[in-house]
Amino acid sequence: MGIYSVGVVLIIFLSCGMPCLAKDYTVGDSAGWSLNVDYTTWTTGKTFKTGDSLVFKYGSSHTVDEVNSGDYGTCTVGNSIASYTSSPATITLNTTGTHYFICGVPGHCSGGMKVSVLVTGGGASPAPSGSGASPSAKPTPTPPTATSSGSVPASSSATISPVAAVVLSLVSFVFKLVLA
Ligand SMILES: [Cu+2]
Repeated sequence: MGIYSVGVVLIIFLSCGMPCLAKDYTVGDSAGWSLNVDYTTWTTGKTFKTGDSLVFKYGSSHTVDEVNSGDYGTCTVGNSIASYTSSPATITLNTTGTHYFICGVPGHCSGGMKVSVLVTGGGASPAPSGSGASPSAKPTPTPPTATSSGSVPASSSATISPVAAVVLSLVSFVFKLVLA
């Protein structure tokens, strides 16, 4: 304990940068990747950003195939962009846009094993009036800003400031603990 652990915590935080803010989403939560799950309900209210991951957990009678929007709509198997057969399959969402996943076992996609996620840019999103704004865009949760009162107009340097804010608040928190 003491000043040494403070240093360790600081090093961990300072060295990880944006990936630390990435989230893993278990598709279907406890139901996993299975038949008879409504994945539209599962995605409702979730905001996916680049760097986040989808974790598919499923039995050996299923697969995960990433497909294009056309094949997603028609449940066409065989043209997959990527296919995963061992569970759990952790798929990092590296690019913005909509990503489409289906089960490659015949009949399963039409039976409900299909999920699409809209991926937006990592960290703080650019100006809300930006070009590719989705109709159901939700406000991105902002990390706690302990120090600055944040009156920055149209933050163009928004990619680093959330990390800085988290680090700053952590530093002040830890030092309060140590000095208490
Ligand atoms: Cu299946």
